[in-house]
Order: sequence, then structure tokens, then C-alpha cells
Amino acid sequence: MDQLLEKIEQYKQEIAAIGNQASETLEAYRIKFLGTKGIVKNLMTEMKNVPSEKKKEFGQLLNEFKQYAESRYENWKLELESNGTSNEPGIDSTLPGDPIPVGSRHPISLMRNQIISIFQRLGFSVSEGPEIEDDFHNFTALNLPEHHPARDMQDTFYIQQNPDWLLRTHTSNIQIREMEKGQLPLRIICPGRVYRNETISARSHCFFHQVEGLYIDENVSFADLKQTLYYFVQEMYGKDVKVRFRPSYFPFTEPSAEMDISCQICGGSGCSICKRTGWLEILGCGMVHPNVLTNCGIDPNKYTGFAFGMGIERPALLKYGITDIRLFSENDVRFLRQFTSAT
Ligand code: 2U9
Repeated sequence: MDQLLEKIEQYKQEIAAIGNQASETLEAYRIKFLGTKGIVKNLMTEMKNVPSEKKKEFGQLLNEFKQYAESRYENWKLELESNGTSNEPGIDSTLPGDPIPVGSRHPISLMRNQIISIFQRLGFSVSEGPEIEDDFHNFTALNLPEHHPARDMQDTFYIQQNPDWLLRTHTSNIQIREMEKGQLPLRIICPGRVYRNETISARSHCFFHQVEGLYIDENVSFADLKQTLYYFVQEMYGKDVKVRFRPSYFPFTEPSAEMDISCQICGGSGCSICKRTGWLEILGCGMVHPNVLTNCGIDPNKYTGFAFGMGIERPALLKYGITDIRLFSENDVRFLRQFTSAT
């Protein structure tokens, strides 16, 4: 019995003295101490030689030793795995890892994120809203009352079960809903999908994507609008971009304008893309119509604001040299795979 106890003590010291060496030694350790013909098994066979009154004491000690030897093995193994130096048979830690398949962003998302991040740098925050909307939030609140001729400007999809519901024709419903909350000032950028009942072709689709913006506070002026949009195009298209504003008409803004940038293809000298004008129309904008403010419970004598809206598909076609808008919604992976940026 004493001999056995002495042996166990020696083995314990031997185990304690082992450093974390190469993992062949770990395997050698396992075979030596824990293998089927190892030290622990051998000590167990000694049990039959222990006098019966000492069996219990020896059994306990042996059990403790077995647990000690096993836990040393487990800890050692974990350390090797976590510091990546595993050299276990069958594992070559020098091989490059399996590539993780990474998807690509949709070009519309890339464009949308780029636009949003520029306005976020100016203090705009992102708001979203429902694609199925009621007539009030899509039309009436925007100064387009029933029978207003401008309603015909956009062919609308109505929901059959309820003629008051429709698929939004612009993301302006988001701004209306934000204004209704009554928390001013308001500085929001509103991306989303919109629907119009148009014939599908290479140039137009029955749904597309927009980003609209709204800034409402005391003393917001047309100069603020111009400078904000000027900053936007410089960030988006580079410092050399030229800009012009043309007067326009939208029921929800007064005065209204459309903004053109110098053609990104020919630099302004005239080409087929800009129809020989040297200019590309990129967005509509204006000062929020006082009726729109009133419709949302905002006092137009105290507050003013500007708004703008742009489609995403057209600039995306231009940027990526795509000639058919339908590619954006066909989910052909051969097309989508080409857009690799992760932003
Ligand atoms: C509120 C008040 C005013 C948003 C505006 C435009 C001008 C505009 C078009 C650009 C191309 C739509 O995608 S497009 O066809 N948009 O020209 N949008 S001002 O005006 C608003 C919005 C919300 C409450």
C-alpha cells in the first residue's frame, strides 16, 4: 500500500513538472497516463493486491489521481487549441482557413447607403414608413386633395379590398407621419421603395426606390436648401461638379426647383447620356408648402422647411454603367455578384 502511495505521489510530481510542450507530448502523455495500458489502468489493477481494510482509502486516492491526470490532459488540450498551435495528427494548422462565402450588396443598397451617409454627416437621421398607405398620408396631406389634377401625375396602385389604401407613390408619407408627431425641429432622410402603375421597360418599372429629405425649423431658407444639396452633390460626385437649379412645380413645395449636375460622362460638353445638354437632372426640391405644414398641425408662420426627393435607380444605372433597370429586380446572381463593396 505504502509503495503504491509513494508511486502515486511520484506520478503527481511528474505531471506537475510537465510544461506545455508540443502536442506530440500531449498525446504521449495521454497514452502514458490515461491509455488502456497506461499508469492509471495499471494502478487500478493493483487494487486486488491491496488489503481489504485499505481498499476504500486506496480507491479514493486512486480516483483523485485519475481525475488529476485527466484534468491536466483536458486543460493542456484546451490551451493548445486556443493558441492555435494544435499539431494533433490530421490537423495542419499551417493550411489557410476555408474561405467564408461573403455575399455582395445590392447596387441599389450601395447607392442608398452612400446617399444616407452623406446626409447623416449633416445631422439628418433616417426614418422609414409603411409601403401600404392611406390616401391622406400619400396625397391629401401633401396638398393633393381629391380631384386635384396633380394626382394624375402618378398612376397609383390601389388596394382592391379598401379604396382608401394604396401602394405609396413616394416616400413623402414618412415625412407626413414624422411631422404629425409634432417634435420640431425635424431633420430626416427617408429612403424606401415606391410604386407607380407604369409599363415595365428597360427605362422604367412599376416600383423603384427613392430617398427624400425634410428639414423643418424656424428660419429655414432656400439658401439652406441650396447649400445642403450643394454639399451633397460635392460629396457624391466630387468637388468639380457643377450645379444648376431650374424652377419647377410640385404641389407640396413652393417655390419648387429641379437640380441638375454637370454630366458625369462627358464633363458637360454634351453626349448621348445627357442628350447633348451637358446636364443631368438628379433631384427635385423646394420649400415645404404652407398648406402641408398646416395639414400636419405645424404653424407655417413660425416654422419653414425645405424638402427634396431623388430616385436611386437612375444614378445607379449611370454609376455602374447598367442599361436596363429590370436587372435591379431580377435577382440574377451573375449580375448581383459583381457588386463587391461591403458598405
Ligand atoms: C413633405 C413635403 C415635401 C419631396 C420632394 C421632389 C421634390 C421630387 C421626385 C424626384 C425623382 C420623385 O423619384 S422621383 O420621381 N421628387 O422631385 N420630392 S420635393 O417633397 C416633400 C416631401 C414631403 C412633407
